[in-house]
Formats: sequence, C-alpha cells, structure tokens
Amino acid sequence: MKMTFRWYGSNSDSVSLKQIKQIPGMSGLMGFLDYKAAGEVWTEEEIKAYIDEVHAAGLECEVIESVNVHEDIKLGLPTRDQYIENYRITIRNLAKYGVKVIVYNFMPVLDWLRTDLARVIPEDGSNSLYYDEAELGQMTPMDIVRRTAESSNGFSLPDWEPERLADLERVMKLYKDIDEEKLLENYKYFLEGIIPTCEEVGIKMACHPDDPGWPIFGLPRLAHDQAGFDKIVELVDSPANGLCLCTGSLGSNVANDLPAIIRHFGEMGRVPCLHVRNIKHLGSDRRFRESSHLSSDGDLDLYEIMKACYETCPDAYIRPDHGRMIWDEVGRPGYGLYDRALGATYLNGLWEAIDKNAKRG
Ligand SMILES: [Mn+2]
Repeated sequence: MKMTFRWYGSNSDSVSLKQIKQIPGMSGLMGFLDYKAAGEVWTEEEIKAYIDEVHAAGLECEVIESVNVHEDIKLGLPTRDQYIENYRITIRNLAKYGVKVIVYNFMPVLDWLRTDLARVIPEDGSNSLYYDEAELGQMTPMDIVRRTAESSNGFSLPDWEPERLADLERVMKLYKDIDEEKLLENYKYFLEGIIPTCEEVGIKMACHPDDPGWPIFGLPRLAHDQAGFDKIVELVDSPANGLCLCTGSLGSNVANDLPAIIRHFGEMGRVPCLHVRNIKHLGSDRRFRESSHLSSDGDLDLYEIMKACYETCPDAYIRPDHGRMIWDEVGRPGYGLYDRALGATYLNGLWEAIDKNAKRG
C-alpha cells in the first residue's frame, strides 16, 4: 500500500507540497493538471513541469486523478475518435514520467454531486459535504451547478469546471436517447481504444464510482455497485481495466457491502487504487453527510475495509478522500489539509495493526 494525497497544483491548492510531505507515511500524490479541459492532450512539457515540482518536494506522482473523458466519447459521437486518440497520447506522455495509474470516471454530464458543501455538524461545529435527495428533487441541474460554484470558497472544484458546464442544457438533451445499455456500448468502444496502449506502456486505468451511487436527473449511470462494476471489468478483460474503489461514493448506497466489494475485485487483480473515507446516513438512505474517517463517526467499518485491502489488493495506492473542514481552515470544500491528514494517519495506524497481526499469525 502506498498512502497518497490529492493535490491540485501550486496555483490552485490551499495546501502546499511541504505540508503534504510532513504528513507521516505520505509517499506521494494523486496528481492533477486542473487547467486541462476534457479531451485535450496533456503535453510532455506540462506533465514534466508538474512532476518535477512534486519530486523536488520529495514526493512521488505515480497516480493521476483524473484525466477526464470527453462527453462526445460517452455520447458515442463521430468526433469521439479524435478524443480517444488524444487520450492515448496523454497515456503515453504520462507513462514517460513514471505514472502508473490513471483515475477517471464515465458519468454523463454531472460528476460527483452534493446539495451542501459546508453543512455544519452539530456535534462538534465542523462542517462537511452533505447530500439530500429530497432537496435535489426541488432543483434543476442548472440550480445545482450554480449553487456548487457559489459555495466553493473561490476554488475551482474538480469536474465542475464552468466551461464544461456552460452548455449543460444542450448536453443533457443529447442524452435523451442514451440508456444504460447504449452508454455501456460507448464505454466498451472507449476502453477498446485505450487499453492496448495502457498495456503497452504499463499504465492501469481506474474507474471511479458514481457519487452518489445511483442515477440522477434521469441520466444513465453504470458504476455504483458490484453488478455494475462486474459489467465494466468484463468490457475489456485486462488488468489494465481496473477500478478506483471509493468507499464514500459506494457507501452512499446503503445496499453496498464495501469490504465484500473490495475483496471481490481485489481477488480479480482489478483494484490499483482506493479512496478511503467514511459517511454518515441521516435517517434516510438518500440523505447523508461525510464524517471523519473514524469508524465510529460514520456507517462504514474502516477496519474491515483496510483489512480487505490488505488481504486482496495490498499493492494499491490509497488516499484519504474528502475531509471535514476543522480548526477554522479555509480551503476547497472537502480538500483541506487537517482532516485529510488525520484520516491518513488513522488509515496508516489501522494498516500497521493489521500488518503486525498478520505477521504474528
Ligand atoms: Mn472518491
């Protein structure tokens, strides 16, 4: 296991590489060029500049999260071939600088979604990301985009880039005739286009789950339970066609048994990386907040999750996912320093205990 941290670059992150380096046990980043639009080639110069800076801070950058998939690929439009070719060039360029895993998702139009980015947790006065399906039901997609942009403390949010969402209504209409089956077909075409390149250069793709873990606004979604992921890993039968199991995203759906899902795909050799965080359901199965990582603060058993990882995918990259905002920190919602650092330390502690126990037999 390698413990990593998400970082957006020195121009757009409230957290510095020096601070990340000082978190105990931190091996490196899940890095990101946040200025690249979906479909654009990531040039060697851009990648080199970013990774040189990370290396200079004494950290690795073996995971990139994310290289976004252009909407035309998901829609299966004729222009997809050019975007797939661009994606292949990006894969090759990243491999040249030591990248081993690329996280991505195949969610139509809207990525992760919350109805409140700073919901105060009454018990301790911290705040965290919050979701209420009933509240979302009162909103249009444009409402949620506006609200998300307005409450992000001035930081750009991953996958909520204004350019990408500017023609939201037009793109939503294009999905009218696309059901799950058609989306899966378009997904297969994409994977068949890129997986041979990944195999050639030694990169693994890692599909991030839908968040929350069910379809929203009538858009089809494929990646939110074991059955859905079974279909995805079968699309192209290769270890390079892998998953980024995100416990918070999958955990939003109360039917998901996280340790069992990790074991299932871990044993298949399809889990190159995980996001590990906790979530607390609030009286209804579609109303939840993100809690601290500690098992007893939420609904997920982080000990069983880390144990499943230790036993079935011990070489995976892990990062603490979103954290709460604590100690009056101001930063990108979900991506402050303090609570994620506490999360990493807790996960490292669980890992050490599991490891020592296993070695004592
Ligand atoms: Mn995640």
